[in-house]
Amino acid sequence: MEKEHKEFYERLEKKGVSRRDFMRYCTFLTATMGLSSSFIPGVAEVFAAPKQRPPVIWLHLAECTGCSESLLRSQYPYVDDLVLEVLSVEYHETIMAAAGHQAEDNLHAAMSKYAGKFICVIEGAVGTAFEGGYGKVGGRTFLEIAKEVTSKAAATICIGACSTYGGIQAAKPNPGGFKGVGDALGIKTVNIAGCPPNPINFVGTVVNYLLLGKLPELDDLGRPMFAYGKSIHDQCPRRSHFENEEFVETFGSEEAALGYCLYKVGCRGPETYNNCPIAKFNDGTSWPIEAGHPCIGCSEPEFWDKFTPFFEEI
Ligand code: FSX
Ligand code: SF4
Ligand code: F3S
Repeated sequence: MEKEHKEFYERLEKKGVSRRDFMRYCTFLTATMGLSSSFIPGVAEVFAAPKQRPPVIWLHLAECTGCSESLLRSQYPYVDDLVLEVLSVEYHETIMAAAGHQAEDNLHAAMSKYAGKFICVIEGAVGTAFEGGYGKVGGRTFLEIAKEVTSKAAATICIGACSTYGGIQAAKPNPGGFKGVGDALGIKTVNIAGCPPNPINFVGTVVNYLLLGKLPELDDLGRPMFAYGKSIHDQCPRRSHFENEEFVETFGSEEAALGYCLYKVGCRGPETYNNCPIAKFNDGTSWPIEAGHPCIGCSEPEFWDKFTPFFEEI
């Protein structure tokens, strides 16, 4: 164990990440997961000396790959490695070296080798009209692929607005009949919602599984409570302006510069559940409302149709 730890910290140091930086990340992750600080050493241990590395099959269906981008190009230079170290990613179209028939072979080999044991992670929506004809990989529809892979998985984690509830693919007129994975297949999924979701909410879900041996508690839309238990509005630093009826009416105005509430320029914070105000993006740099942009409801079902036209009070 000691040797494993030493090697882990040496690897981090080579990347210019001190033990202190790493512990800072673990502290932040533990708090985001809603666990007390007594869990911090355990969380660090999940990364430093993983007891198990669950096999993962990661599918890309109808989406923009922003979810993988936000996870793997995270501002923390080492989070990509942390994720790849605690998970044994057997198939992932964006990062694997294999292509064409070899990629297909890898998928099938991983599915049979780890049948009933692997975690299926899905980015992207599933087309259901025309027998799924609106999206194919290797000559098979997203619908066929998703059905086959999820039926052999121990659990399915949907990452992003598209795979959770359909996202932009499901926006009107939606000729391909795109739906979120759970809806399209009639299965239960863990939904890490958002377009893109905050990477910490995916990492927190995986670490919860590795540390406590179970998936986190979910809300009735399949979203982990630790991340999606409160509305943006209830955590928003502009909330006192809302209560005082101090609103931004136009972008670039004095009220905007004063950081007034964005409700009248279309903020959907009151009906959107996510932890953006606390977790923030890009190493805790900022998040939409802090940057002066209204929340557009990206982590809710029926994002887009329910929340458009954007920038208008509805
Ligand atoms: Fe959707 Fe993810 Fe938005 Fe894009 O894969 S959640 S369009 S950021 O990339 O699925
Ligand atoms: Fe609520 Fe949005 Fe106003 Fe924040 S900016 S207080 S989330 S309406
Ligand atoms: Fe999405 Fe609103 Fe957060 S648009 S990123 S849930 S502030």
